[in-house]
Amino acid sequence: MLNDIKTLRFYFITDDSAPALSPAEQVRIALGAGATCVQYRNKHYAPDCLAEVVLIRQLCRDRDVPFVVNDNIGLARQVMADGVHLGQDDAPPARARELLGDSAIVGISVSDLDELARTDLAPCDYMGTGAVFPTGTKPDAATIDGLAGLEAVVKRSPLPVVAIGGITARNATACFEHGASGVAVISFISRAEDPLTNARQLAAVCQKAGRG
Ligand code: TZP
Ligand code: MG
Repeated sequence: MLNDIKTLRFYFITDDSAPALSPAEQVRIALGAGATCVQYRNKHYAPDCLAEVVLIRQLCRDRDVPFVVNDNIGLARQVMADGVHLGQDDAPPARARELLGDSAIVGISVSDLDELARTDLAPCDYMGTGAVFPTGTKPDAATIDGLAGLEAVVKRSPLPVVAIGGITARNATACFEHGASGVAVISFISRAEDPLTNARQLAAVCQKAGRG
């Protein structure tokens, strides 16, 4: 359950292979700048990631910021995360709702209108849509037709939409103007020369969007 749609506004996702910053360091920076939601994303989920996940979960709890685990419902349960984010190839959202309960946040990735029509949205709180812009972080990411594609999904979606893929402080405003309730970023923070400055710039854009 999403208590407040503002939670989605500045959504940071961890990068498991950033050259300079560990996921926990990335999260410290994002939270320090004002991230409103954090997702732990790790494409390998080796058992030794548990300590890192628990640490990040605590960093978020200290700031009262919701913490979501990507793909892995079991891990979300194990660390008592606030929720899970699922792709189309992961367990179905209904399964996440069943296992995590009514209070959990359940997000789903949707990359086009056909997927939107096929997806069981009833158990979901929000959807992530993209890639809106070119991204090097997920080379196999499906793409939507840029801002027009984002807007088309927003118009059909009964749920709030988080834009993802190539988002920066420069293009985030356009995502909000095309109906996104939030923007999700990885490399704009995790691989930045100056991650804190980028995170602060994005936070300022997200705050402004919220006032408009
Ligand atoms: N899903 C669609 S694009 C993407 C994911 C996980 C990667 C987003 O990363 P970045 O670095 O913010 O473009
Ligand atoms: Mg996934």
